[in-house]
Amino acid sequence: MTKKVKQQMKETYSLAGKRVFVAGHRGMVGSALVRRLASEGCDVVTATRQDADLTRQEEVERWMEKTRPQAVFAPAAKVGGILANETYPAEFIYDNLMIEANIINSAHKVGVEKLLFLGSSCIYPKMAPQPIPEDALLTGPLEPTNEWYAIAKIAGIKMCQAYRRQYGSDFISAMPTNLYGPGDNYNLETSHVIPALIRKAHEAKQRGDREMTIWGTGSPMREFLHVDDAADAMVHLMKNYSDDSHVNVGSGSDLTILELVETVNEVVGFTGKIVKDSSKPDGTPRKLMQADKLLSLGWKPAIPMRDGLRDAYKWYLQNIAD
Ligand code: GFB
Repeated sequence: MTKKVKQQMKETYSLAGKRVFVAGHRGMVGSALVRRLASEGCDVVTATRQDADLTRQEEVERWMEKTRPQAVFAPAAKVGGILANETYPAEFIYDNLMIEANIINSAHKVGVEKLLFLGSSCIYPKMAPQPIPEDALLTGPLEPTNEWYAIAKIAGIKMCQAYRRQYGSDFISAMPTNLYGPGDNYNLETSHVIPALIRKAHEAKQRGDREMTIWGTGSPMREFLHVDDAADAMVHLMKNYSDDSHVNVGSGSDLTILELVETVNEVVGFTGKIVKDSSKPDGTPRKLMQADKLLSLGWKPAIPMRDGLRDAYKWYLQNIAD
């Protein structure tokens, strides 16, 4: 959808002149949101861990009382790739439940006008129909590697719906597909697949290695969206969407992990052989989001995958690589 179409739609909520809290501003999504909100004419407020540890109810309530934001974006979460999810189930369920419960309930208490909660595509059943429509939620068993995180994120959606129903709060939820971009986590044990592949390919190229190892079979399919597109979609939803159901945020197409490896290696310039480590999990076979609802609201992604990967690699070279 072009800018022109976006302009034709009448905004239902204006951010201009509002005090807008971005919870989790140090994370990849939060920092992209802070960049994106710079052009909205609003006053962006953020909290460091010293200001308020988001897992602690009293600290969050005190900070919200003092700051009194009018709008809240809530991408704050404990996140990680497939192995981190599998290794730290207690932290993934506890931290995420606490963070979202504290933000959503305190937003209600201080009378926040509008809140957007960010979930994840792993909320859907492992064997959901593809592309996955929003109403596939809670229709089947979850993918076991990340069910702890998924359950916490489903609770966040349900909290927004409950507060909307009981108190009339304008709280909405967005479910993004797998995100990547500047500010990503490049720790090979805990990262998602794109930063892992960028780092592995770069280091293999630097060392002159003949091969590089990837996890699993390479056959699972994944959909990816650049974080700046995700932040733009979140702002668009904040301004144009107000309803009970969560909204999928996706790019509309997916590829196999092996195809992704080829593309990353082209961007990075690694030409060696690929070795598969079958001791590592594959996870969900496929999770392509159906993004019709968001498209019908006049939004579509602007960053093609290859450009996005170049941007991510540039950030890695400037901020992480030796
Ligand atoms: O991105 P990723 O860790 O998470 O892995 P999920 C995606 C796919 O890439 C899996 C494969 O099939 C991995 O086995 N893969 C190949 C690799 N090589 C690597 C590697 O070196 N590192 C990593 N990390 N993966 C997460 C969930 O699932 O997606 C979270 O665990 C969240 O809860 C997130 O929903 C968006 O896409 O499988």
